[in-house]
Amino acid sequence: PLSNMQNAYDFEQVAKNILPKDAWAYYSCGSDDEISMRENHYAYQRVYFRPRICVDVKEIDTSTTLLGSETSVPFYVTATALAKLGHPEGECSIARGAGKEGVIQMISTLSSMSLKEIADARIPGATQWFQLYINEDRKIAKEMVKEAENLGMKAIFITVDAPSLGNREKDKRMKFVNDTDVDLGDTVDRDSGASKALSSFIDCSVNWKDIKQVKSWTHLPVLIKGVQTVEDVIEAYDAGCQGVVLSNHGGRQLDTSPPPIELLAETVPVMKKLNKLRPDFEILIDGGVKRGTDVLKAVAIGGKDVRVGVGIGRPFLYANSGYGEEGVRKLIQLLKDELVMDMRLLGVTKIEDLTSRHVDTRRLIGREAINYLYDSVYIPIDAVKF
Ligand code: HOC
Repeated sequence: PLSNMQNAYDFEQVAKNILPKDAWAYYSCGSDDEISMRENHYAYQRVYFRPRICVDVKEIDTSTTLLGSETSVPFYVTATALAKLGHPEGECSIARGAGKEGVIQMISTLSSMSLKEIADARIPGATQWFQLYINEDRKIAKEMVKEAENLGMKAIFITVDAPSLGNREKDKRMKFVNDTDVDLGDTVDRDSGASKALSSFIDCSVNWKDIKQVKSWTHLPVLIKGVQTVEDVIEAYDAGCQGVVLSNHGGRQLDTSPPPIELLAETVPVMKKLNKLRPDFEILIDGGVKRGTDVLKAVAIGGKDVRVGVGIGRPFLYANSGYGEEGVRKLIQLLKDELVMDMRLLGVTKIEDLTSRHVDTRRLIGREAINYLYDSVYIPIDAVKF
């Protein structure tokens, strides 16, 4: 029963047991040897806390704002495709569960229900964002952006890490039986898994000119999702985007692309040194997040320099698959409870009080320990290896 669920791992076990094998293969797969998928998660274990003692931690507040919207926690439900493979109410039960807990939902272009249905499921006052895949026919992309804006979405995230499909072998062995509302036309290859079928929607010629064009279509904040180097964070900043999502698509695209938490620890001091941080530029991060401690580590690395929000994907698909809206709510409550406990133990009462001094990132592989040191030691920018 739902009351037995203790953490995100429990929901994963339930999903593995109850999902049809094609849905499990699609949700759970990473690419090639799944190194990035595993490392996304393990990299968090290489960040240690620096807990402060004798702080009055009676009152804890986990709320904050992300892109100007209030949220009860610094994490959000990130975009994942085809929620209906796991639960008949698909993205709508996720919308209700997240909304009732004051958590933001990012909605995928490849959702298994229409954007209108998911927007209609929004709880009054809740925030939804739209994740955009750019189709070869730019008119389609423009219409989607306009529709998202009209339906009250509060930001557009353009995913750029999927010009070609990653090698997802578990999924490739399955057939894609489309019982969702995704319309991919009749000529799509349905014999090599869901991902292959979906990939026909995405245009591989997308470049920085398209980003500028999308910006010209909307007044909403436009962010780039799937950024994997500091250089591209800088490009996105210079292109006038309101932020980036450091992400390797949950380890489903280029295998051995870097764990986002490592990239975050590298990015923040570099952007600070280059004086390329402004209050309306936020850095979001997703991949491998399973615990309240993971969330706090990411936010602390951003510290006073940049607001960091944390996306959680698969765990919500699993919670939704097992228990629908109630599962989504329960997972949020468990993570909130973890956040409250962890903040007490860390000696922090508000999200805004987290600083880079609350984490020790020296064990992150291959980095210069820059995040840990930069408050006290001058590190010339050319000492940071790109
Ligand atoms: C070329 C990418 O985000 C997933 C979804 C859909 C990706 C479509 C194919 O499965 O990761």
